[in-house]
Parts: sequence; C-alpha cells; structure tokens
Amino acid sequence: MYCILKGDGCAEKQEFVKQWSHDYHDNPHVSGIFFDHLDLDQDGCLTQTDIDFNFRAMDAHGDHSVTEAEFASFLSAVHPSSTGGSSVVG
Ligand SMILES: [Ca+2]
Ligand SMILES: [Ca+2]
Repeated sequence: MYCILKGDGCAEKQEFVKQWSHDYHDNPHVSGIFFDHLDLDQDGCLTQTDIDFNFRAMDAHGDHSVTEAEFASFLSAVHPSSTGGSSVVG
C-alpha cells in the first residue's frame, strides 16, 4: 500500500482506484468505497497520516509490523465486498 503514495505523498482517489484495481483485481466501484474507508479525514487524498492510522488499525498485536493475516483481517473488516454481499451468515 505504501507504494501507492507517490512523490507528493498524496494518492488521489482515481489514482488509488486504478492502482488497487490493477493489483487486487477489484472492480473500480469497490475500490472507490475502499478508498473512502482508508481516507480517514475525507479530504480525497490518501496521505502518510491516513496510512499510519490504518497501519495501527491493522497491526492487531501491536508489534509494528503488519502480517498478511493481519492485513487480511483488516480487509475483511473494511473492504466492501467482504461485508454483506452474498453471505447468508449474520
Ligand atoms: Ca486523507
Ligand atoms: Ca502485527
């Protein structure tokens, strides 16, 4: 996710959506909703501050590293395609 932040330290929504859709094969609509979850101050720009807050949310064990499992459980909490949808549970 860090590589999305370009030289100006700001990933705009369309920039993020394009990159995320490419890397994770989500459709752009889903990626856009996901961006809104990550952009905590809602300024339409994903910055280091947003990333830091999200990183802390991901790092369930507080060991300052985010494992694939932690990233996956973070995704399942905030990613629109994994909440609701076709699931009959809950
Ligand atoms: Ca922001
Ligand atoms: Ca961790």
